[in-house]
Amino acid sequence: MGRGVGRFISLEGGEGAGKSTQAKALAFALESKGFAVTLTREPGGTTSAEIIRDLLLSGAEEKWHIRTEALLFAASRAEHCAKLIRPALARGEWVISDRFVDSNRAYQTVNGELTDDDILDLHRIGSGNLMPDRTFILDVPEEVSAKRAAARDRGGSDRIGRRNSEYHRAVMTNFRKMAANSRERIKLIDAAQAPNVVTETLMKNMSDLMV
Ligand code: T5A
Repeated sequence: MGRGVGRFISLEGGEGAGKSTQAKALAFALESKGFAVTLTREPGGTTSAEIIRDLLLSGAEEKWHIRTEALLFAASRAEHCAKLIRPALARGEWVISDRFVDSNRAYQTVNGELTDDDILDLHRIGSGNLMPDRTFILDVPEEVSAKRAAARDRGGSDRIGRRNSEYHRAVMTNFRKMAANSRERIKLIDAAQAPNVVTETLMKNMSDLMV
């Protein structure tokens, strides 16, 4: 059982920024303090949502139209929220999600066919507009993230990770704009430092939620 009120944390950022590493480290740090933690990821997190993840991330770039792509991410999230995140929060647990709706806002608006409001509409319809209590955008210089993503992927990045550097630069610009527009919920974190230093910064930036 959880200790008190359930809290929802999401980790965001570009490819190879260290989100998975920090999600695991945060789960460990919170469990050490006696909190019950559900660690999850998006797209995915439930059996059906993981099937949508495979559909989205495998295959050629032209496999999905951008509108279909945005809808599939929203559909995966709807399953994730209904079957895993909301029940865990209701049990009083902390939920840490490796990516959430802000990735949808940052990635699927880049080519200009969909707006931020479109993505938020999909999120309202699919997931009742569930928002994290705190979101950390891990910000690293482009060359650092490219090196880390390459180390992780060993040359085999997924359908979206393979998009060009201009695309990924635009994604980061979108993330930084979101942070500037939602200072209370979204914290931009310098993630170029050693993993344990980044974890300490994240823990400090959510101490107000540990009541
Ligand atoms: N996507 C996702 C959308 O387009 N729309 C959406 O709505 C959503 C939810 C899959 C793709 O889907 C897109 C975005 C993605 O292209 P993903 O699986 O989360 O999303 O893809 P990635 O961001 O590529 O990967 P990860 O989640 O696995 O995490 P990270 O941030 O890539 O990082 P991590 O922790 O795996 O670390 C990478 C390497 O760096 C090292 C690690 O050991 C690892 O080798 N590392 C560090 N090294 C030095 N110092 C540190 N501080 C380090 N932290 C990690």
